[in-house]
Amino acid sequence: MRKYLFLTVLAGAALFAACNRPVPVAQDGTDLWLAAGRPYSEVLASVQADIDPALPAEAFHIYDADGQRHVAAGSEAGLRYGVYALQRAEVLGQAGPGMDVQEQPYYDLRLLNHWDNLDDTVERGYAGESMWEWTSPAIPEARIRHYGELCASVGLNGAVLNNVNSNPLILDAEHIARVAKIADILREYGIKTYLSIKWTSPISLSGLKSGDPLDPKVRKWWKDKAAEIYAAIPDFGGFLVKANSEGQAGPQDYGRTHADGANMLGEAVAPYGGIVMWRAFVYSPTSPDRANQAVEEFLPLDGKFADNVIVQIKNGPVDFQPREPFSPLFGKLKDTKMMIECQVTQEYLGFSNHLAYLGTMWEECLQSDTYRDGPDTPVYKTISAIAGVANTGQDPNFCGYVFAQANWYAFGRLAWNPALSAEQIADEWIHQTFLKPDGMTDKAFESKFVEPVLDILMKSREAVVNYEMPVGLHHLFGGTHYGPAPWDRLGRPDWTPAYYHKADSAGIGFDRTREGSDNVDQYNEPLASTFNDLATCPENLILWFHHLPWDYRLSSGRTVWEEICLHYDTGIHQVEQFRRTWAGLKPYVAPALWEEANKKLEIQQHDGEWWRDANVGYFQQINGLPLPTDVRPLDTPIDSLIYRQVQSDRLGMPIHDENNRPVIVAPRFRRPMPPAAPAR
Ligand code: GCV
Repeated sequence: MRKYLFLTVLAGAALFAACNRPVPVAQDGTDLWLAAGRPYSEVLASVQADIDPALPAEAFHIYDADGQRHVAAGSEAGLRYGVYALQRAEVLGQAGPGMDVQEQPYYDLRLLNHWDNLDDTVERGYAGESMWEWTSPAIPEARIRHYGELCASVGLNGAVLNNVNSNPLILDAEHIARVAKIADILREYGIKTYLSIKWTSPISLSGLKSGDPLDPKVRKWWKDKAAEIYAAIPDFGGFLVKANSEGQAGPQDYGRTHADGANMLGEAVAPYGGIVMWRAFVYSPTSPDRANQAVEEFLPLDGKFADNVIVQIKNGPVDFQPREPFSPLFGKLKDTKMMIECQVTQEYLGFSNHLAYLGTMWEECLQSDTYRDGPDTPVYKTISAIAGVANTGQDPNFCGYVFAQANWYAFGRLAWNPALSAEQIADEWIHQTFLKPDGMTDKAFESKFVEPVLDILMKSREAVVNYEMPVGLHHLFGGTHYGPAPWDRLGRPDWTPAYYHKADSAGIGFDRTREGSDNVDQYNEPLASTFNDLATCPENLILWFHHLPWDYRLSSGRTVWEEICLHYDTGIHQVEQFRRTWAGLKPYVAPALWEEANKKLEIQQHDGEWWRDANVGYFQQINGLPLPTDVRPLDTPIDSLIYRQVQSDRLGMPIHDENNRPVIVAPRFRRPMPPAAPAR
């Protein structure tokens, strides 16, 4: 009898569970983080919307009065930001009666930089070809409108449409007319249009003999060109310039300075209220330390830039590595406007294949204290504008991976308010992006889905650091910047991993102390001494600043070698855990999104194993040391990885086989490598 009772209860429980099983809502990622909220027009229609000239232009105020919800703002753009903020608050359950929120953006200029080429390829783009479709007869209006909504929803207000490695044709009449059509659409979303220019444009477009910024003919050419652009786009934002950098020409070719060049362009756009963003990404192959060069070139020019020129500085001193200290230039320039350049596209963090939430990386940089004006001068307070290299393309979901969308979102939110925490932003993004399954309570959705996904996001960047280049190692990349090539010592030295890791039989790491390149002294005290001293240098940057013997003991009691091996192993464990977590989330996610991430996480794990096998295996050849006992053995012997790289498709995307493993091949043209340093 008791047995029957028990079975009946069991059957009832199973039936109850089946009836209450959550049913994922179909979605494909193409709505990005606008998926969960009410449509914008509906939110707008539900409020009393007013322009209040007393508010700053981009500010908004959401409040309840007279039994009605109000959104007041200083301008149409501010109104849009306010309505989107309300939409977000509704999704987050923060829009209850009595809501009273007033905000304005921290920076006036909040831009995306698109590295899109006129042939529709995208430099470091991993989401298909250019979203602007330069080669099509018509502009892709629907996509541009969707982009406008997405940017406006997080408060981005500028877009540089083309690659900093610019094609001069962007400034011919045909392209200006096309850009004007795009600008007409973007304007509706409060977004100004900017262009990257090529320094030699007067020569290639009009046959001038020189690009000398002090040559009156050159100056006139740029003024005329500015007049032509502003006639077509009256609110054109201005120019972004990569000059005297990575083979691009610039004013130094004529014996002039960056300030001479920037100010000449600044003068051309000043009458129209335009600006010039002049990049500080400069380095020469003969310098003993690439990390020193931005300060060396730009500090002497401090105070010499015109008012409408902003120097655009990458977050780190080298190049968007998974972990770098902040660029010391942020702490040095006092009389020059500065903006930070973040990279939303994951050039060095697994393209659109790896789950790497970058909010935590940017937070780390923006919150770093530069001590420029004494303590509490974090990077975010030294700058007056912010730019992010976009991760957008023609892929229907814009970014090539639902989790890559989180980085566009996070960049926009930090541009609006750099003091927001990466965790809060990730939490917002999850709620807005993933639809709660039918038949699931808010509470259950929170604990069973949101919290585990948040946990993955918050750990993801550190996992990439661990399996790619831990303990301060950097730039261990080969070829397309997807996979490892620590063995690479050929060609321009500062483009090879060996320049950065400096591994030999005695030790590893770049000596940037006072005994080495003295990069530490580009930082203000107390940072300079902190970084210089082995006892105080943060261990997650120790091989960035120090060259250490393999058997040097870190605070954990482990040697440098053991610590390196352990981090690689940990990175793979972390990705394995992400996979397990994601597998358990299948009941709550639309199949299309679940399958996409499931496949990509498997790719990420295999790529992580490749990274570990290549780096640990290679360094082991150099130091002759055994693996520590507490890490797993390598999967693939170094002999079958060394001097090889992943096979890539036409757009530079890595190819993986049917088991989601990278297809590792010998490069088609390989010069013989000089022998590595002998093992001891
Ligand atoms: C647009 C790195 C990238 C280049 C990029 C450059 C830059 O070197 O690999 O693709 O060029 O930075 O920021 O100018």
